[in-house]
This record gives sequence, C-alpha cells and structure tokens, in this order.
Amino acid sequence: MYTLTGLKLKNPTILAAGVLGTTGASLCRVACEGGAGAVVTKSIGSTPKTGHPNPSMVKLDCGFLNAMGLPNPSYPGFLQELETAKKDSDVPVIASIFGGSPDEFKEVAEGLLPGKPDAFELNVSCPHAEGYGAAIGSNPCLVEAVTAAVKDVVNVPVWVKLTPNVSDITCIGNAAESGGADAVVAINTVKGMAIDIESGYPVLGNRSGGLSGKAIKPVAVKCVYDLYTALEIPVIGVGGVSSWQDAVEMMMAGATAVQVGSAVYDRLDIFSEISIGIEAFLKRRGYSDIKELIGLAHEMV
Ligand code: RRO
Repeated sequence: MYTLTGLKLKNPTILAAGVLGTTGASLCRVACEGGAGAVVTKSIGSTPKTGHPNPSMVKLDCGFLNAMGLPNPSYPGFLQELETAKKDSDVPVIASIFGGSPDEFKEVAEGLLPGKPDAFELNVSCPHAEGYGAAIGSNPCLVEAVTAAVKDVVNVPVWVKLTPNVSDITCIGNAAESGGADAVVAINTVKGMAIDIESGYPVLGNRSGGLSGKAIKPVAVKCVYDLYTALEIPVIGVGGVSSWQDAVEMMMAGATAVQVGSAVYDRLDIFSEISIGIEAFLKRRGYSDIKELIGLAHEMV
C-alpha cells in the first residue's frame, strides 16, 4: 500500500483526468481490469457543455492532439456516475473539477460532495478553454484563491493540476501550495497545432489544442523536477508515461505517484504492467522501498 495525501493506493499509478473518466462504469473498468491504484474523473463544471466541434481528438506520430472543450454533463448530471464509481471500484476516486472563478470552483466541489469523492483535482490548466483552464492556471493569485476556496468547503485532499504553458511552473506550484493544496499534478497538455497540408486546414475543429503522449514526456519530467525542488507538498507526475521505465524516470525526477492518460488508449492494463515493472526494478536494484526512488536524480551531482 502507498499513501498519497492520506489516501491509500494499492500501487502508485493513477488514471489521468479526461481518459475513460466520463462514466462510473468506465472508471470502474480502469480500476478493476486495468489495475489502477486510483482514478480521476473527466473534468466536471457547473453547467452542461457539449465541447468543441469535431474533430476534437487526432492521433499524431508523437502523441495525441485534443481540443475536447471540456464536454461534461455538469455536477448534477455527474453525481450518479461518481456514486457508481465509488460503489463498484475498490480504489480512491478523485473528482476533477473546473470553473471560471473561485466561487464557481467552490460551487462544483460542494455539488459533488454527496458523491463522496476521495479527493478533488482542480483543473486550472486546460490549454484551450476560454475563461477556464490556463486563463486561471497561469495567474498565481487566482490559483491561490481557487485552491483556498475549495479547501474551505471540503475535508478531503485537494490536488491542483498545473499547466506547462507558463514561463515558470514553480511560481504557480507555490501559489497552489500557499492556497493549501495537498499535492500538485504536473502536467496538463502542451499547447499545439497540426495542419493537413493537402487541404491547408488545421486538423482540429477548434484549430489548436493540447498535445499529450510520448512527445511531452521530457517537458513533464523537467516540470516535475523543478516542482520537487520548489515545493514541500507531493508532486504527481503525468505526461507521456507509457511504460514502467517512464514511471521510474518520473519518480526519480520527484514524482510521488504517476498518472497515465494517452497510453490507456493502447492497453487498459498499463497500470498493472507499470506497477509490476516498478516492483521488479526495485528488487533487481536492491531498493527496499519505492520512496528511495523519489527525487533520486536530485542527489546525482
Ligand atoms: O476537455 C478538454 O478539452 C481538455 C481538458 Br478539460 C484538459 O484539461 N486538457 C486537455 O488537453 N483537454
């Protein structure tokens, strides 16, 4: 068992927000069949949203480009899914939420409390959401205020998911910590665009979006490395993790646990595969505790 912000996880792998997180049934599948140590829901807001026009997700050679546009049924519409996820899965269920102001974040968090989420993940980092997401997540004062507002009304851990699309992610991480965050999650997707050269059109309906998958792993590792140095609270690493080696790398940079997003589209049991691989690595290298890996790269001078 691993302890992360007071939550008990059977292994340090977590389903990232946005992937297979829209229904209680899909969250359960990831936990039960996939072997995830915890699962995060799709980001939920205060009013229903249909999202951006199609195509809203495109597979590239180096990863995925998406501009889903925060499609979600709103917190009243999602409560039952959250209840199903809690009832049918045996792992912590973390509710990802978004809003355009501290009050809206507070409203969504309070609205989901009857579903008994084990923690909240505050999404202040979607790269293509007008007025939401990175508009908040690149402003330290707003990040601190949003975090404090949610902490004020919930008594479960609060994680804050950060955007890499800023000049200094540690400044935003510090603001989350000042607001009372129990952990930060790094990183959300990297702003990106792709163009079809035959038609000349950008491939996404929204024209631009966020890049995930293998291409962004080095960006994520650097962000985790810097946040580990700057903060006292745990850093949860996410971005391009698709193997146990990637997870170990993220932990050596400073991650206490890892989230997996895009790689889930290839194989659901990636979580079991990663946790078995980490255990075998620890044994082979003679480590007695996974904690010995966390931040190891910082000691290599
Ligand atoms: O729904 C999305 O378009 C989306 C979200 Br909320 C997010 O946080 N990151 C992303 O790449 N897409």
